[in-house]
Amino acid sequence: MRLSYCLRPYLFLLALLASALVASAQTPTNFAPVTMKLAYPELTVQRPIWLCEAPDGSGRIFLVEQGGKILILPRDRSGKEASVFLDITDRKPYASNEEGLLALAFHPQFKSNGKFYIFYTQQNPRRNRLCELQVDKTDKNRADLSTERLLLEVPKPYPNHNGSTLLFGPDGYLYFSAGDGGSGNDPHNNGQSLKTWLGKIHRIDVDTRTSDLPYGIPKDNPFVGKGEGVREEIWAYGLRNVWRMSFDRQTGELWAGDVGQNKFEEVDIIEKGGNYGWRIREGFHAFATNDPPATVKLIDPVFEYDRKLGNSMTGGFVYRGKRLPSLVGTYLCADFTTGRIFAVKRENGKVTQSGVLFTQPKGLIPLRNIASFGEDAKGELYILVFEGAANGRIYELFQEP
Ligand SMILES: [Ca+2]
Repeated sequence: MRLSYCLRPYLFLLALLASALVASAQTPTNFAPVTMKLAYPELTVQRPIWLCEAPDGSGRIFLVEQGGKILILPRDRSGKEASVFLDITDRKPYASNEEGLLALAFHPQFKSNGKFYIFYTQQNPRRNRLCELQVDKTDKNRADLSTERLLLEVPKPYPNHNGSTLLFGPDGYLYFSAGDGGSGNDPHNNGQSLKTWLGKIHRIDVDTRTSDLPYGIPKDNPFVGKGEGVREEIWAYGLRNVWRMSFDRQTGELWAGDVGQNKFEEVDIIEKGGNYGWRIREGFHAFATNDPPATVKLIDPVFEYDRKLGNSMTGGFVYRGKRLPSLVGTYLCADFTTGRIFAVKRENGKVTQSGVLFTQPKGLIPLRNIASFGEDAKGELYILVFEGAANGRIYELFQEP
């Protein structure tokens, strides 16, 4: 392909080279068009940032509000009211734009043990807390705050970049993301340090204990026994701010959306022990620092887009539902600021098609800022949107048959 372009005029070649590395996100795709519709037309929530179904066969869908509540959505899609499962708004986790009650994960044996996990911000000192809780023994639709057990705290030098997805993997371990600590340019180079929580994805075992820790460290974590001060919880590093990540429920691959800084937003497939490049790299490109060259292999993303399309990656899911047959096996993600939805199709370990799947209608007021995706037990996806400063709505995608 490159050879044939070389025969064309010189100026065209220059233009091609300038755009070559970002062409993938802007190349027209053959994905069948989708439309976006309200999943709960009568329901308005506040800053919705996570949605998942309890893995207990109850059919209950839980929604996390950044301000500090977890809601159970109405069974009737035309319902107007959600019930409150957990409320920690009095602890004021939402102190700034990226802080709050940020994540929820149910224990794989939630049905029998009633355990679930949350990740939320507190101040003085500024930190994120990862805690285990249980449902109320007399009311399965209420959390029992008295059962809260602190697993760990991630200190935060700045308010932004909290990472903060919690997920149980196919191996039964709890994975969570921690941002690089915030500010800009990763001023403490946390992403490349194996001695800090920050700029990482971690893996812990909530069912065991390692020495005096309130959780276990799986023995096959990649940095176990790798030296004084190395955090043995680390699963992967060189990440800036993995705000949302998910496991492909069919393949078990971990897909992470990593928020970029100046130019590029990226999607990574996370491998055990992998270094994803930040702050040496941003997307597929060198990032302007005076850092020495990396002495280990840096793993490139599988997808990126640039500032023409948006500037804050919201990671999503590999679609495994039934409603959108042409998208089965395709990863969907979005940009928070523009509301664009992207699709990445990967076959036999290679991306075969990627780009914009859906663009919000022109002139939309308020804008639809896509803060997160959610997935139910059937693999159907939900899109969590901020409309204006506070109001949130829950959308779904549809395709014409
Ligand atoms: Ca990277």
